This record gives sequence, structure tokens and C-alpha cells, in this order.
Amino acid sequence: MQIRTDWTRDEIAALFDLSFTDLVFRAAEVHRAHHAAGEVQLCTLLSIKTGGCPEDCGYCNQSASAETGLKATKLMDVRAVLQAAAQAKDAGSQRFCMGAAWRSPKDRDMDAVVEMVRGVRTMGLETCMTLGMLTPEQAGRLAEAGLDYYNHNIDTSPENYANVISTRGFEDRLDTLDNVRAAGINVCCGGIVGMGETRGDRVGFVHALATLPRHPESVPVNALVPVKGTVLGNMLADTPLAKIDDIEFVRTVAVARIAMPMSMVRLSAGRESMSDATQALCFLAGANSIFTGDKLLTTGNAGDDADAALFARLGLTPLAGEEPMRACEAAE
Ligand code: SAM
Ligand code: DTB
Ligand code: SF4
Repeated sequence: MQIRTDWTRDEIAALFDLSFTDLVFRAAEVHRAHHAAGEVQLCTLLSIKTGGCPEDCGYCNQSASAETGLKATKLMDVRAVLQAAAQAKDAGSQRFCMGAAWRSPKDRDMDAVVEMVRGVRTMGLETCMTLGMLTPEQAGRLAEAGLDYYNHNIDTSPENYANVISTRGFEDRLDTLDNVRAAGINVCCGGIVGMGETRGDRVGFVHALATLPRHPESVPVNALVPVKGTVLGNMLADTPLAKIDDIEFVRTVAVARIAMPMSMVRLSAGRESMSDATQALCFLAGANSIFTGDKLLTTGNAGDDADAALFARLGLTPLAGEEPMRACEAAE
């Protein structure tokens, strides 16, 4: 099957408009043609620098403008990060994703961050970081340290972006994604469903990802975790009906799978409040990666016991680990 980056919005919208069973059937076909359908990649998150972020992302517990009572911390010690990575590896995780609540890293933080990448990689885990916007030089340093993936989400459609975040623009996101690509680091890029956006925004969101010059190797699809004290958490508390419909969430996963056949589509935040049946539909529709452990960055996650039970119930197995391929090699 041809990998296309020339999808039109109408084509993406037409996929969303298919009957649910036709859409999921097509997505499952695409999934099976490119991936081992019963295997799910396990990734673990760690917040290496929590809270106090100068950005005003309306969904985020870690924004300094949110009133959630979250305690801000300094950048973690390299040793403590490596300890957490060792635990994640013991628990069967394949990728270790380190997140910092920064608009962008300060140059003075780069040495510690580079050491974290080196240390985690030495353990045989894939490394991922999400540190905000990067300059070409910072991306180069992370690449040199052996960083496998950089997570930088576009979060929503270009038109809806300013309704969610005012301190940066959609183009800023694209610039960092370009810098990450140019440095030869694999891209992890997705967004959030359930922020009160329209179907048209979900179309625009998948369209923007699927028409990047190269599809992101990982596409996290988060369901908003509403946190009281954030703009969007407060909004959803006032209008409970605004919560994303499970079927529409599965549709988004399915359309992402069809539009980006080779990518790992990650069922990301929001699983804790999702039924096993909805998660099962997501796996059927092509999701093949999850975050494990009982914590995401600052909010709760399903937890290893619940996930072991879910995998047993559905007959899923963890994806066998492979040496990560660098983006530049994959292009050859
Ligand atoms: N500061 C960095 C940045 O924004 O790029 C990295 C960390 S940020 C927490 C990573 C991503 O987590 C966001 O882009 C967003 O998609 C997701 N996220 C944050 N808060 C969330 C929430 N409450 N529910 C769902 N996803 C969330
Ligand atoms: C992504 O798309 N989801 C992860 C990861 N990338 C960094 C983060 C989810 C955060 C959920 C809210 C929290 O725990 O603070
Ligand atoms: Fe800061 Fe990232 Fe949260 Fe936005 S999503 S407030 S940039 S930590």
C-alpha cells in the first residue's frame, strides 16, 4: 500500500463519515497489512520537570496559569531518572519518555538532559523526550546523544489552535518538528481529542499530521484528561455533555490508522476513564501502543495490573523490542 502525504481534507472527512463498522473494518485491514495486529508497544512516562510552565495550554495541569494546586519542581537528578527508567524496564516497558514542563529547554539544562538520554539508552530502552520548542542546535545535541524520538504535539487543527493555546502558534510547532526531523530524530506527534473541538477540527488535526512531509513514526491520540483548575477542565465540569463520545474517539483512531498506515498509533492519555470495550475497539481500529504504569506525567493512568488484565482479556501481547531505527536510516 502506498504511503500518502497528499491527503485532502475532503478525503479525511469522508473517512470520518463512513459507517462506524466500515471505518473500523478498513482501519483493521490497514493495521493488519502493516503491523502484527495482536502486539502493542509499551511506553512509560516520567515527568522530569513538573509544573510552573509559562505556556497557557488550556488542557494542561502544568501551566503556571492553571489553578490546580500542582507543586512545581526543579529538573530531576540524572540518577533518579535512571532509577525510574530501570523500574520501567523491569516492568516490561520498551520506551521511556521523559517530559519537562518547559516552553523550551534552557541551554544550561541541556547537559543534564543529554546525560539522561545517554543513560537510558545504555539500559537498552528506546528514549523519547518532550521538552517544548527546540532550536536546531538543541535538536542536534539530543540527536548526538542518541535520542530516538522527540514528542511534540500539534494537539488540534490549525484553526482551533489559538482557542486552546495563546502563548505560541501552530507554526511554532511545525518549526520544532522540522528541527527534530533535520537532526535525524524520529518524530512522535499527535494531539488531544475531547477539548470541545468540532468534527471539522478532528478532520483538520488528522489531515495536518498525515500531510507532514513525512508521517510521524509515533502518533499519540490523547483523550482529554479534564483537570479542575485548567481552562478546559473547568469548562467540561460545567458542561458534562461536552465529554468526547467513545465512538467518535474510536473513529479518530481509525482515521489516523488509515491515513498513516506505518505509524505507531498510541492510545495515550485518558485510558483510565475508558471502558475495556472502548479500548478494545481502539486496538481493533489500529491503535498499537499505550502508556503503561499508574501515572502519566501528573495524572493517573490505568496501571500495570489493570493493563495485564486487559491484555489477558483481549489476547494482546507486548510488542517485542527491536533496536530503534533512526529516522535517517528509515528514509533509505
Ligand atoms: N511541554 C512540552 C510540550 O508541551 O510540548 C511537553 C509536555 S506536554 C504535557 C505533552 C503533551 O501532553 C501535550 O502536547 C498534550 O498533547 C498532552 N497533554 C497534556 N495535558 C493533557 C491532558 N490533561 N489530557 C490529555 N493530554 C494532555
Ligand atoms: C502525549 O501525547 N501524551 C503524554 C506524552 N505525550 C508526553 C502526556 C499525557 C499527559 C496527560 C496529563 C498529565 O498527566 O499531566
Ligand atoms: Fe507547558 Fe507543555 Fe503543559 Fe503546554 S502542555 S503548559 S507547554 S507543559
